[in-house]
Amino acid sequence: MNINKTHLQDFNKQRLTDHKEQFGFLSIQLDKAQINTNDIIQQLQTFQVAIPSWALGAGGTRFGRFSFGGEPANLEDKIDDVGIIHALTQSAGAISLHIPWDIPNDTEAIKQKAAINGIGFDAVNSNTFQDQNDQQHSYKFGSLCHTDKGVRKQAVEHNLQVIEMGKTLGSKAITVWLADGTSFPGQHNFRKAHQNTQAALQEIYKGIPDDWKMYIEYKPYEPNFYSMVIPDWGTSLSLAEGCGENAFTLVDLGHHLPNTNIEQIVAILMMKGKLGGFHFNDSKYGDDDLTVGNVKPYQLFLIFNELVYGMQNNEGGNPPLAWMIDASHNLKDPLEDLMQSLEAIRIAYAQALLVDRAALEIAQTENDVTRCQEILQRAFRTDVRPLVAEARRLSGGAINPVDAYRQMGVRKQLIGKRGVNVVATGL
Ligand code: PSV
Ligand code: MN
Repeated sequence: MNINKTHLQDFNKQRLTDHKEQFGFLSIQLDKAQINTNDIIQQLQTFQVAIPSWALGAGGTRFGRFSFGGEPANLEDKIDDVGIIHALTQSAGAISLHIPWDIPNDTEAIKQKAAINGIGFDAVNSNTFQDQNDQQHSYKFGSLCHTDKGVRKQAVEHNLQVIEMGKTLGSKAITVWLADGTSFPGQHNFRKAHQNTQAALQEIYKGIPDDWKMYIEYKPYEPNFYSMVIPDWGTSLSLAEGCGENAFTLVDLGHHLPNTNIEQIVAILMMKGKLGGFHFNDSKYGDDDLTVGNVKPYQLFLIFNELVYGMQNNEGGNPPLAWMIDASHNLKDPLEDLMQSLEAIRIAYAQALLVDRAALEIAQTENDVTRCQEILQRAFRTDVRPLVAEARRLSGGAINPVDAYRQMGVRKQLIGKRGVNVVATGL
């Protein structure tokens, strides 16, 4: 199903007067502060975030799963869903596939469908955290870290196959997340598990083409509860350095213990040129995979503050980052939830672009702590929503994507087409 362009224009027309009024008011404030509104609009317009193929259906928890109807039954449907999000937001120009959840049957047809929707293929993700029917060895006790060489070999080969699949689609990166770890003290020889993992990652790294990147995620706990083989950014960084210059650390916002200073991690990784990308989500306690910015919007802004600084002062030669939403949807319609996340990301980015960096540098040098806080909070407390909406409108999207989605009755149409009882693959 496609978003009807005429309907979208009609929707925007109804809201144009109010929008212009709000945008006009903000533009005057920004002009006074000598901020170039057009520059910011352009930066917002080019900022694209990938949607994961596994987050378009109902996520559920280990206690239950509640369907909402019209879920995408296959990869084609998933691309259509991303197409809907992209048409309305103009900020979701890529899909990230998880293999084997989303193996394309007909690669050319999939590529064509994606092209029609203006969607590219972001990083491909391997999966050695679940056993598949046709596999010889089990990952119950780990994959790349496993004590058995045969298991490690199987896991490496899976990653190499994922790279091959990504090549045919036009992806340029593989993301590796390992569930490997232990739930009981004494279960692992930490050193050997680390060494096995490093050696296996090196094997996978050898399989990526020169213009590809390898992203290594970290996570402190879950599904293992005593130790994870890659628990933190330091371990991920060290493993990436052990692989080579095209291996990077990937930060998933949910993969930190409560109150971790993620913005500081981001700053140091970028300074070292080793930040590969982001998985956006939000959480209250753990890897809750909730809508971006719904619990901790100030933290999101502070992270973007470091990202913007890093992009503007790229002394570490950090390559462009891969942006993706990694969320799960238990209560809300995933498409609405993803649009809310995209909005939160752009808001935080726009606010970070407003930070008066020259003034902040002076305040930091003079140790004027009060002023430092004033500068950051002034940017954070600016209501940039009209700016974000204007960038979207100029790109051909909806002034308010969630309202447009509801007014057009998109979910109802999807249910009509796909039925009530379809279940998407993924989390
Ligand atoms: C693990 O929690 C993770 O964040 C990794 O990115 C996985 O690939 C993804 O979730 C989906 O399981
Ligand atoms: Mn992730």
